[in-house]
Amino acid sequence: MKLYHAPRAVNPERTFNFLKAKGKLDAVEIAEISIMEGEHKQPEYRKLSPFAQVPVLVLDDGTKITESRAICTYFEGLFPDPNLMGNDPKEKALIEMWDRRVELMLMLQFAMWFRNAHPMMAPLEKPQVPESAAKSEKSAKRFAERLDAHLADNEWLAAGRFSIADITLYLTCGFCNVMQWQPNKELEHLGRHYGAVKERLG
Ligand SMILES: N[C@@H](CCC(=O)N[C@@H](CS)C(=O)NCC(=O)O)C(=O)O
Repeated sequence: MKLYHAPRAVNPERTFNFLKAKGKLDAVEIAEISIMEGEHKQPEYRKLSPFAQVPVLVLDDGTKITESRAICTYFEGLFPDPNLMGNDPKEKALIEMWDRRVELMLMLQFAMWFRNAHPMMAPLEKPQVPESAAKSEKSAKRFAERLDAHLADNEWLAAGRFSIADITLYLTCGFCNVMQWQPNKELEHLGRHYGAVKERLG
């Protein structure tokens, strides 16, 4: 199977690091796509990803899976150890709950801020809307504080153990650097969590 990956872009990094945490990077062929050079908008790539997004996983039978979390779900089924999405219904629900919170209330809000404010994003986000950037910045910063408060009482985000939710949060914090925002440096418990995930992923 072949994973279309864009290094440094947060959604592709999510699938890549999920697979890395499973110790299975060698199980897939990796093809790098340059978003800044517009490779994801080329007709050949659109045949794999109709919405022109990265990542995409193409299975040996030709099936195409997009959506980073769906790709992670496929990897979880294929490579069950270590478990990163929950062992029983309660763990699965708690891990999904926190992973979706991070994705929707931090990653997505930050992405809207970044896309609407950073000059590098001007070719991809037309038009850039400063009001949207300001609103999303506020939402992302507010949610980072809520995550920090949760991590003050919890070593890991969900179910008392390392999971995909921790990977999503760690990568999102790293991604925030592009706007010179480092939530893991500003917020004590996010910082402790960031260091722990970094050590774990190696
Ligand atoms: N919900 C999708 C989002 C994928 C996505 O937006 N990927 C970004 C890179 S992080 C992309 O391909 N952007 C290209 C563009 O905006 O033109 C997922 O989780 O895979």
